Amino acid sequence: MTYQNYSLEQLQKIDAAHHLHPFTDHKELRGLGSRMIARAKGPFIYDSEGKEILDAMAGLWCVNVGYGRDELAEVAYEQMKQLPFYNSFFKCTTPPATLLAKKIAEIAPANINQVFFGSSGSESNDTALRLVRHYWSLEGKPQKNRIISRNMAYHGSTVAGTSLGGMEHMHGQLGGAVPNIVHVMMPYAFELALPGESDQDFGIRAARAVEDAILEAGPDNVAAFIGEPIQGAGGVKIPPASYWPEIQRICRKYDVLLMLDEVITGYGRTGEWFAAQSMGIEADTITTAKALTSGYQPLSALLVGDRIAATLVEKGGEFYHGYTYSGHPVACAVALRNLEIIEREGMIERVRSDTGPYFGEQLQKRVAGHPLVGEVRTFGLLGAIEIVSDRATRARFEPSGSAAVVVRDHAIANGLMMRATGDTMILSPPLIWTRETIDLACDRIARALDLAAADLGRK
Ligand code: PXG
Repeated sequence: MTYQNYSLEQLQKIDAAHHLHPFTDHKELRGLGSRMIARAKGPFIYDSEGKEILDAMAGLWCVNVGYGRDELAEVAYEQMKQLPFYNSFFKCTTPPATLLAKKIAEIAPANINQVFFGSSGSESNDTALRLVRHYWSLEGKPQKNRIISRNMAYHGSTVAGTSLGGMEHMHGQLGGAVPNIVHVMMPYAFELALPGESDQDFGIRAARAVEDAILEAGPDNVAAFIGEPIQGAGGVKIPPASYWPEIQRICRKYDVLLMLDEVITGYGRTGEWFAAQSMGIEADTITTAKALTSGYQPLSALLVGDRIAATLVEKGGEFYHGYTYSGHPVACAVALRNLEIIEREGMIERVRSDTGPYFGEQLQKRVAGHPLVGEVRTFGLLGAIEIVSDRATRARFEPSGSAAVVVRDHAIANGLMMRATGDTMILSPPLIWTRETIDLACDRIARALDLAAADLGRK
């Protein structure tokens, strides 16, 4: 591979000398050298040696329409020529930002009609945190500012995102979190259900942990509960069907706002535009990013429900918050076209009635019975494979997380990009996958599992 006259070796050397990657052990990376991804087309990425890899992660949970969409490049080019940038401060806006806000309001749940733009999921969660606290201040209840979140939640990597999230290793490096955020148990039946407890009973128990936290703080001190409908980076944890209705009931009972983080689940992945619609959740805010542009431009949108929006408008007063790139016209133009592609190609309907169910069936049929696999779970085009050393007891390999990395490395070597998080393999393919692509992915997963089993002495 050459890139603008640089060889792979030169690029790797330059990378090692100058580029600090996110979420990386820099000592370890210097020893290994980075994997250089040079181009991509449709469902495939191509690494520096020209090796074709089926991208079962849609980039980083974002490239829902697949790679190589010329029309997204063209719309960006046209917008850059017309107006590459203008801000949305000082009572200004731009046509793409205005029209995108309208489009999002149309596809959002009925109680949501307003949008606040940022450039990343982390930024929009920062907006969400500040907005719900601002809301309660405007309502004359500034002490109602505590936020309840869950262990292992991922809400981004800024200080607010890390504080909202429930990743202990990230908290450990924070040196002081944003105050008044507490974390309760996650709805993860595979590890946390008691012996003999049904998944549905477990779902109710996990939701009641939120009620306990509200009662402990006093309902007058609790602003909101925040959660991903399905915990993504924490391991594609799909809650039992009983969980969200109970959360909704609890939030209503104590007048606690419900904040959803749909940075991964938004824009079609669950077989509806939003998981809120798939799961029947009525939220006060919904954080979105990633697939809003299919990753072709950095852009996020906080969807703001009518209750909060009405107070902002009725009470007035400036909300001192926003970003240079809030409503960036190029990113918004790309998002508009991306949403049009998702609609035009019927992707959401296909995930709901064809590829989503097929993905689940095939993984159950071809992967779930493997000696290394403790559970397979899917929802739409999101999937998780639990790696265990003993299927009956669900015991894990030691040290924790080590076996999943072996599976992942074999998968990549065999032409399938998937992620390992802890002892869980994760799949989040683009919505363009067909039944044939799903078959190919299952072949490669099964092969990776066999090779890993041999390495781990299980065959
Ligand atoms: N909320 C959720 C639910 C996310 O998944 C963010 C917020 C933050 O978005 P930004 O755009 O600020 O990154 C995310 C991001 C992983 C991984 O390892 C997941 C994310 C980002 C990077 C890595 O699975 N999700």
